Amino acid sequence: MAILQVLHYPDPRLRNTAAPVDKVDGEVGQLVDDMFQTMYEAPGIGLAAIQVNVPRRVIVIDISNDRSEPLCFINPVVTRRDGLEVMEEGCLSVPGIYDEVERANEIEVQALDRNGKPFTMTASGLLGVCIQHEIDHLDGKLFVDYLSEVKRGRIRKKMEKLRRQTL
Ligand code: GNR
Ligand code: NI
Repeated sequence: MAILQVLHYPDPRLRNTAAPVDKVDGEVGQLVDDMFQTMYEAPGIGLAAIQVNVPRRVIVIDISNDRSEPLCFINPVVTRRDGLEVMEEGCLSVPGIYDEVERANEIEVQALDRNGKPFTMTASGLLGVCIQHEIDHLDGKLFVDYLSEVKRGRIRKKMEKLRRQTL
């Protein structure tokens, strides 16, 4: 197991599109384990492989309070979306920034689990939001993209300043 380094906005590598996993083998299993450890340690409720500089379509999520409900989605596809809701979001790649984003309030998603077995899940509330947030990462999209250009510019400046201070 290993804790992986999380890329921060505006790192251009967060803008890559992740490629599908063609075989859920031991290497993917290792990545999933490392991603869970990284997410729990952060701590966060979700993590996409692209955030740890692995451009593959792999997501881990655990929204439970006691970190007892690990969920893994490989090659996830949203097959249905219903309604709209606004929720305050944050992102491990944009630390310290929280803002409201509008997304579908219920989705159906198909994916492979960590054993490569297909499954379908319906999700709403925080889980639904988190799945949509993570799938966006796989397509090079960040929650700040839903904010105004003015807000995004301010966030970018703040992140670049933070980066300079910590280098
Ligand atoms: O830890 C996280 N919290 C969160 C809160 C509201 C909406 C989405 C998220 S995901 C985020 C972890 C992360 O950046 N995943 O990509
Ligand atoms: Ni994120």
